[in-house]
Amino acid sequence: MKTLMDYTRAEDWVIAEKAFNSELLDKVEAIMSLGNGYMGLRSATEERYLKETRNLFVAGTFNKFHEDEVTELPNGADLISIEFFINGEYFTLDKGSYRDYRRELNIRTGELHRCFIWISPKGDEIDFHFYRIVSLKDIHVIAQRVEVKAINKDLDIKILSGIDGRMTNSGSQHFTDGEKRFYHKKYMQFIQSTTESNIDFVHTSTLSFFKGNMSFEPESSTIMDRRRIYSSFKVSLKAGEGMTIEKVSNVHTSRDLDNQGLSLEELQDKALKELKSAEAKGYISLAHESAKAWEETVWNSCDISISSAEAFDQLAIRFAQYHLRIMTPYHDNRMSIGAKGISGEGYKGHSFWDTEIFILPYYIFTNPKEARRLLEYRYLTLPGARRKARENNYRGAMFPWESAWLEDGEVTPVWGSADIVTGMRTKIWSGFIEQHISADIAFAVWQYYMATGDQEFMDTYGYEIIFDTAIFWTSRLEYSEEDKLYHINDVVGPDEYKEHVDDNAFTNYMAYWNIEKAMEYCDHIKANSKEVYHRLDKVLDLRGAYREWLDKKDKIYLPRAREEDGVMPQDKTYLTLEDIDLSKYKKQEQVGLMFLDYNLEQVNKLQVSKQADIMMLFFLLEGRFSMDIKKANWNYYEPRTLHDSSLSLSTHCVLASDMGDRALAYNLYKRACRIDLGENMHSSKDGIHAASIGGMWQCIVYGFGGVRMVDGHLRIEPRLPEAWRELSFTIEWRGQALRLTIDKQKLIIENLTGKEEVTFLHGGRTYRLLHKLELAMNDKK
Ligand code: IFM
Repeated sequence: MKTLMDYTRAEDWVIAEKAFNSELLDKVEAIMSLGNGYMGLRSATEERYLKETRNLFVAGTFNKFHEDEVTELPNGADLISIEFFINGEYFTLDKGSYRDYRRELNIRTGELHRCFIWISPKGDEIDFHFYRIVSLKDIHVIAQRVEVKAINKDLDIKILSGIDGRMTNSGSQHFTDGEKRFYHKKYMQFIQSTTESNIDFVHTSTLSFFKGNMSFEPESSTIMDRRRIYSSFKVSLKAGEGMTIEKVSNVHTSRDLDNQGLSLEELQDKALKELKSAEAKGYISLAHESAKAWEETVWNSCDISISSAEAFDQLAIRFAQYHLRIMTPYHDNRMSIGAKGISGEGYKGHSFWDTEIFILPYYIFTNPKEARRLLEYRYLTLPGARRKARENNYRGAMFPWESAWLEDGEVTPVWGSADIVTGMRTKIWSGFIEQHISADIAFAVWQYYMATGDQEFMDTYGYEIIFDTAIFWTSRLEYSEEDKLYHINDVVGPDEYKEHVDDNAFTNYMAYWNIEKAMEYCDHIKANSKEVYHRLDKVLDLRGAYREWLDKKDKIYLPRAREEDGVMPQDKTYLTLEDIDLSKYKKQEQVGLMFLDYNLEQVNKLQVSKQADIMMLFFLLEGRFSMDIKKANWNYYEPRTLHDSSLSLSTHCVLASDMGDRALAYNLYKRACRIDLGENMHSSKDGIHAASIGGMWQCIVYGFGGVRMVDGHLRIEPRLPEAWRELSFTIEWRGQALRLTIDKQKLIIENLTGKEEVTFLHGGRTYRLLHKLELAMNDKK
């Protein structure tokens, strides 16, 4: 497979592209995207290419293009385009030739750098350096710097740049064209408003020119077109002479918490004022400020250090942490993380169980404040979850499979891609019947509580989520006269290649767990927190709910492992389906290959899984199943799993590590890393894979580091891959920061906070730690 990627500068925290191909733009645009949780800027180039995707998304600014469509994150105006005409020739790497090409993202500083020497078709040689940041310090700021040097000839250069609001989401225009304005012939401002949610976007931008340290004003003219405002500049350079262009822009919306209460006019003034002060700082100082914020708020607090025979292992986890930061809206609890972060149009910016099950653990163990904010988002969406339950004739909170703005409720699109057999579009059933998400969210609340002990969160938000999801499950259960048990029929479990199944093991066990936890907490608060109990009783009728939980819980059908081989049925019919040779698809380099031969209806009738399903159950409720059962099911299901979902490999990696198969676990980690970082130049075209990126952290800390919350307790059981000499990282547990350093001989745990004793399990024993412990590792385990 053709790849342009280069990871040889891993020590410098750099991911790079070593050559340019305008047919292969999308991967780099996504994996090198910049952001700060407020906005995500895809790393398209300054000049334009036919196959580019220019995206600027502001988290939480959802809009519905048409009443028949679901809400999505609209693509904001393009601020980064800077086009050059050099001696009359449009600059593009598709014309002429180039040498010394590099495009690099420095993960440590969040700076993008692109450089090359372009030889125009007329033979003019120009040295280009492009730098760009989205500031982590001031979340509204984007800054660019371009250094241009004439090498062999005098150059007349025309530069076009401004704000381009002609962007769409694959053709859907989410904005009405608004006011455009030049201030002092220098500052451009462009306003557009979303058509349905009425959010005003204010984009403001300016360009400055320098020769050496001296600024100069080139001859310029200004243009205002439909949905576009820009300037044209003329500059001449003598051979050997260089110039620098700095473009500073900012983005504000009327949805931003820091803009609440401002009129549009006030918002415009604010944006302009802030732009002037950012411009006065200049690119280098803005980049420096942002890099400092990366160091202080990300790397100093949660750096993971891996000493491996392969430098890529370290680079990959830093890449994951970089993306986790830029995809997460730290600034606002009214929004969550999209399945593609904010790096592409994929999944419309919607949030799935990906956040709670695959990403949240990273925050629970490294930044509990942020984890809490993400859970508060789910609390704030309870009205939509309750509405969804009512619309489906259930009670309680039925969380949407896909979630967007707080009041939106379910936003999963109803129609998907074409069916190769019928030629018709395929119906997406997840929004109707992929229901395990309600229990997944309750589980995440519990995991957060166990790891932090945050009682105030539980009293205010957590109990209510756990109770109301349990109420949903009791209303969802279906009684069978035949076996006198309750069943959950007609669902999609985690394995989305099985639709309309009954008794999906993961769903049933998680629903059971949810009800059991609700009962435990109900008992607890009734006895210990009367005020909380009475408040929630009033809202949820806890007394009535409890009676129903008591009546139904132990009659829920929970699939059991088969006597003969320990295999648990993934659902009622899975083990009876036709078993075909999957070797062709297991070897696939691209996901979804099977759909070139079968449609979903046919796949539904085969023993083939898209992703971890039963394995997810063993992963989340690991204390309930023996290692023998886990192994038996691994041996049965893994060969039938195509890992066609990016959520699959990391879970398998963690379980392989638990099972003691280090080589397999390491191999699965590498494969999980390659979902975004691998050879395939198209794998990330719609955006990075947020859950898989969270999963990379899980591979290391849960898998190789062996850190887990099991039944409410901290357990540490490291198993390093053969190629690793040492692994160290910091986790937080109940308010104490713990630094773990693991090598083949020993595990050292330091309580960096040292204020309270931490209890943890290791090697079947309970340890207490106040300051530092050194434990010998039995590396054969
Ligand atoms: O949530 C996942 C799901 O498990 C598999 N399909 C893609 C979704 C979004 O990542």
